[in-house]
Amino acid sequence: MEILRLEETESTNSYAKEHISAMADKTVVHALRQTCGRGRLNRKWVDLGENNLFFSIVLKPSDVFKSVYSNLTQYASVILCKVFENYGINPKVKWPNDVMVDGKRKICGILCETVVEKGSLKGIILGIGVNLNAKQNDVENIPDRVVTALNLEIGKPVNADAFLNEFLDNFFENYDKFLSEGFEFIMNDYLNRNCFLEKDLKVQVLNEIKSGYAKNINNKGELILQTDNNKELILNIGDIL
Ligand code: BT5
Repeated sequence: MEILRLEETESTNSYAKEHISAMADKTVVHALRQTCGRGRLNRKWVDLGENNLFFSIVLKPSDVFKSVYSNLTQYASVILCKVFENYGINPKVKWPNDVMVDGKRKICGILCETVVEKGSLKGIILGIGVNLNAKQNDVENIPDRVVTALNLEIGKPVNADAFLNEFLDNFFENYDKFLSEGFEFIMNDYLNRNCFLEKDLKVQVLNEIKSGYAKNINNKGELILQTDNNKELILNIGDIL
């Protein structure tokens, strides 16, 4: 693993995408400041100032896409939870990969992008933003979400490098095993930290809203929703509303 350190960039995911051909497998692009951070579906990721984390892991596991790569965000969400637990908080995962404190305050975000050229997979970019040190006023100004940061939860500043190193050590420790075994490798860890099962949910899937009872997660990490007419919907993408 190699870490490429940048003072400032628009978006570590965009930087990684632009330079992907020159990057080795397991290169981490880490920026101290991010001026145009991106979330999913063209949403913005706000830089909350000094000592927050913005990084993207470039992965080149093979040149064909395998279904387990879709579970990488869930793998990352479990590792993030474990690192947060070492700081004394117990966030939960909202399917598929949102990490929430008390099930409602967003503390980090994951954006996974794949780069495909002429039918061949050039790489996967797993971008992660973690709020480690923020002011209460600033988190309150973020639109559409209730947001928090680790320092606000534990009442003291957090060393961003220490958090990053701990995350990367954990991430790569079992990465190869996860790729060969798939979602089942993290299933128990994921289920033990969930905050969405056994509840009635509305899930936005592209332009549609699906409603139902969150019955379970299957061995591919998909959400099984039981609808009013007793049918089962199996979702592999979506946003719980
Ligand atoms: C995400 O999108 O949660 C994925 C965010 C990934 C950010 C990282 S930073 C490093 C790398 N480089 C990038 O350019 N991106 C990645 P989504 O689920 O779409 O959530 C976006 C929504 O979260 C926004 O519409 C806001 O409501 C909220 N938000 C924005 N900034 C936030 C922040 N700092 N903390 C918590 N929530 C935020």
